[in-house]
Formats: sequence, structure tokens, C-alpha cells
Amino acid sequence: MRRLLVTGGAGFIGSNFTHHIVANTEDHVTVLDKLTYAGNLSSLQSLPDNRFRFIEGDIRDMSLVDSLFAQVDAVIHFAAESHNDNSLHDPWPFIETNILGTYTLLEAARRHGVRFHHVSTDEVYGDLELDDPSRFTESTPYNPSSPYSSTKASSDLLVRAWVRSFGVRATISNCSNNYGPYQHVEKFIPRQITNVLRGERPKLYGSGENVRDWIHADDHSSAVLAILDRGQIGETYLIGADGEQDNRSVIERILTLMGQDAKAYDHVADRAGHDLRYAIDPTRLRTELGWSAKFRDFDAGLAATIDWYRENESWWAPSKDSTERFYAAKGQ
Ligand code: NAD
Ligand code: TDX
Repeated sequence: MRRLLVTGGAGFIGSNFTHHIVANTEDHVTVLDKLTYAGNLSSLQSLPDNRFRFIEGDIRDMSLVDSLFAQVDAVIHFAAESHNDNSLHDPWPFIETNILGTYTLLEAARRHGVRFHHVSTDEVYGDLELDDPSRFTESTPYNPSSPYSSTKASSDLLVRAWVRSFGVRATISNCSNNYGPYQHVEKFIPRQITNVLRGERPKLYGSGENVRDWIHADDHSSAVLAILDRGQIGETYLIGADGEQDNRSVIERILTLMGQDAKAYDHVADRAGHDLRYAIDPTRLRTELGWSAKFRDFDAGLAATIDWYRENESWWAPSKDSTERFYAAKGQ
């Protein structure tokens, strides 16, 4: 039994990871989360008290972080400002949480000698052309495009420097686009599902030819656990599940699975600097750590996700109106 500290555990992937740990290990989880607009305590409500506790707080709060690091064996760092569109509107919270927050945690990891896993994104590598046969690997040069991805790249580089300079026992993972339950309605897939549930039309940015490499959040969780258990200190692992899809196809599948006309969506203003394509080569994770994805049928995963949003309107409804007002103001 290990004592784990999960930052950002009230967010989408952090809550999926916490459920995954409680279901698949004997470990105890402490979640540290600031409960920003993206945090939702009800995502954790079914967890048993003897396996889990929740602490509300900011990862930049050095004394709180210090006291929590003194009580745990390992830290898994998910907390971030995570939405590209928000980062184009106001980059500052991304600098604060993604860069200064990660710095605060690394300093505590250094003081306490705690094992640290940093969760990052494939967006640090920039984007690929649609007709480029290559995919991102652990040696692809960093080339981030947005305020969000540049702050995640900054945090990755801080982790690498703290490993090399101070001997912090850290690993990094860079994962592709996640989908599944508990994802905020600002993100692409839940936004379209909840639009259809409300009788609104899905909204496609620009031409919709942009490609994302989809992975179920539970597969991301099992990969992070594999890295925590068997990853080599100081190394980076890319996480992906061969899930490339263009945005137009994803919207059409959602509409079809929900019994609607596949063309019943609107084209809206494109995202500034919109990355064209992300694609992960997960060979290292598979061959060195023996990981494989469980959710290999995207349609089945999407159908289960649609069912989850249909059955959990009370989870997403409180955020829907303010999210749509934000988009409407930008013509999206
Ligand atoms: P999310 O926005 O759903 O959740 C982020 C959580 O962090 C929220 O609960 C929020 O309250 C918390 N938080 C924010 N600032 C904080 C602070 N200063 N102190 C403490 N808590 C704070 O994000 P997500 O989609 O679950 O992403 C989690 C991590 O995974 C991020 O680091 C993100 O970069 C990375 N990632 C996400 C994806 C994806 O597809 N969503 C893909 C690859 C990597
Ligand atoms: O309404 C929409 N219509 C649309 O066409 C929205 C919200 C998005 N899009 C497009 C933009 C992207 O090409 O869909 C694609 C996915 O958009 P997001 O869900 O905003 O994800 P993305 O910008 O790709 O970033 C996500 O994956 C990598 C996460 O938000 C990041 O946290 C993660 O690092």
C-alpha cells in the first residue's frame, strides 16, 4: 500500500485516475485541488473514506504542499489550466498554475525526496501535417503553439532540469487527447454531446479537418500507473492508443450515435493558431513497460461516453450555460 498525492484530482483525468487507483490497487489517495471552474467534487463522491481524502488548496501554496509531501510516498501531478481556448483569452492563469505551480511542487519533491510523476500533453511537440506519415516520439523536438501548450512545455522542462540538477526522482508522460466521463463541457466531445442533448447543433471549428489522437481517460490512467510502477527515473513516455480521427468525423459519429442527421452541425469561427494534427507513437510504453489500451473501439467508447452524459445531466448542467456564453461571445 502506497500513499499517493494526486494534484488536480477533481478535474477530468485526475478524477478518472483516482477512481482507477482505488479500483485497481491497494493504494491510498489524497487529492489536492483548488476547485477552479474545472474542478468538480461530485466526480469523487462515490469513493470510500478509508481509501481517499480530499484537500482543497492551490499547488502554489508552498506550506500546504510541504505538509502534504511529508505524508506521501509519491505524487502524480495532473493539476493545470487545461483549455486552449481559455489560454487564448487570458494566458495568465496558465503561467501561474502550469509553470509556477509545477515549480512549487518540484521544490517540495526536492526537499522531501518524494517520487514525482508529471502529467503532460502531446501538444508540447506542436503539430504535424495531415499528409505526414510520422508521429510524435520521445525525441521529437519541442515546438508548442498556444499559451496552454507553451506553459505545459515550460513545466516539462522544469521537471527535466530538477531531475538533472537536483536528483529529483521524476518521470514525465505526454498523452494525446482524452475522452470519457467527467470531462468538462468546454471540451470538444462533451460540448457536442451536451449540445445534442439540449437540442442545440454541434459546433465545428473551421473546416474540421484537424486531427486528434483519441484515448479513453481510463487507458491514460493505466498508462500513468504503469509508469509510476515500472518507469525509469528521468525518462519521458508518450501515451497514445492509435486513435487518430478528424474533428468532422467525430462530430458526425456523435450525431449518428445519438440518432440525428450526421450533417446537422454548424461551422463556426476557427481557433487562432489551430494545431492541425497530433499523433502519438506509443512504442516505448508498449515495449518497455508492457502497457496496452483496453478501449480500442472508438465508437463503443464514444457510445458509452454519450450514455454517461445522458445519465449525468446534474453533473454537467451547472456549467453548460456559462460555457456556451463564453463561446457565443467569440462566434464559436
Ligand atoms: P481539467 O481542467 O479537467 O482539470 C484540472 C484540475 O486542476 C481541476 O480540478 C482544477 O480545479 C485543478 N487546478 C487548476 N489549477 C489548480 C491549482 N493552482 N492548484 C490546485 N488545483 C488546480 O484538466 P484535465 O483535462 O483533467 O487535464 C489534467 C492534466 O492532464 C493536465 O495537466 C493536462 O495538461 C493533461 N492532459 C490533458 C489531456 C486532455 O485531453 N484533457 C491530454 C493530455 C494531457
Ligand atoms: O466546440 C469545439 N469545436 C471544435 O471543432 C471545440 C471545443 C473544439 N473543437 C476542435 C478544436 C480541436 O481541434 O476540436 C479539437 C479538440 O478540442 P479540445 O477538446 O479543446 O482539445 P485540444 O485543444 O485538442 O486539447 C486537448 O487535448 C490535449 C486538451 O484540452 C488538452 O488539455 C490536452 O493537452
